[in-house]
Amino acid sequence: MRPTITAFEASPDRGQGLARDMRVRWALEEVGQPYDVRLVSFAEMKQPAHRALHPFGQIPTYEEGDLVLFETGAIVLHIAERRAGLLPTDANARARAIAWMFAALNTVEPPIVELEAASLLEEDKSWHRERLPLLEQRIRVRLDVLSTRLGNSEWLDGAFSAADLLMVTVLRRLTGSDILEGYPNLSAFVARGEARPAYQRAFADQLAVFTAASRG
Ligand SMILES: N[C@@H](CCC(=O)N[C@@H](CS)C(=O)NCC(=O)O)C(=O)O
Repeated sequence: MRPTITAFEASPDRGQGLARDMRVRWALEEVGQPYDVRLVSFAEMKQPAHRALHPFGQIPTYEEGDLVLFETGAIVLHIAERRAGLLPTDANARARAIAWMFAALNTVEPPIVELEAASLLEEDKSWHRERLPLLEQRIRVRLDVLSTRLGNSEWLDGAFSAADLLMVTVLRRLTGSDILEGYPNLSAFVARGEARPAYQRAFADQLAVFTAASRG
């Protein structure tokens, strides 16, 4: 069954692939699953019809027959479990890949989102500039470990998996800060992810939405 996802009608990132529908699009492209996209405005996302799909009134959502999912981790895991290509078949390797999926979203992403939120919502506060080094340091604490763990490996644990997909999208959220540049192996990891044909198709598709919206 062909799934439908939701995405921003006009993404605030101007099509740079930072909106989280990018993760789902990329996963679907990796497994060769065609999908439809329903675009929603910020106002529509907060309406009961959308909240019936996503309790927090956000994007992306995922509909496939009777199944409705929200949370990109759950959606990407669902795709990876049902279609070949994003999780190892060996049970232990699969469990480790899932652990890295959680690490991307639960351990690495939160301090990055905290910095984003500070830049978006707290810039007018007197203490904003004072707080920034602290927030950046919290990110570096995570990236130090991630960088050491990745070392010279291509991917986090063996072959490319949903864990790498999520981790790349999480690290891409640092675009615009110079933090990632301090970790050449993590920058190269992100570049490897971005070079994948499935990533490129997903990126082009979400950028086309923004380009069309900005033409009016
Ligand atoms: N943890 C959620 C986060 C979803 C999320 O933050 N979505 C953003 C777009 S990337 C959104 O809808 N923001 C608008 C809002 O929260 O009103 C996930 O991974 O799916």
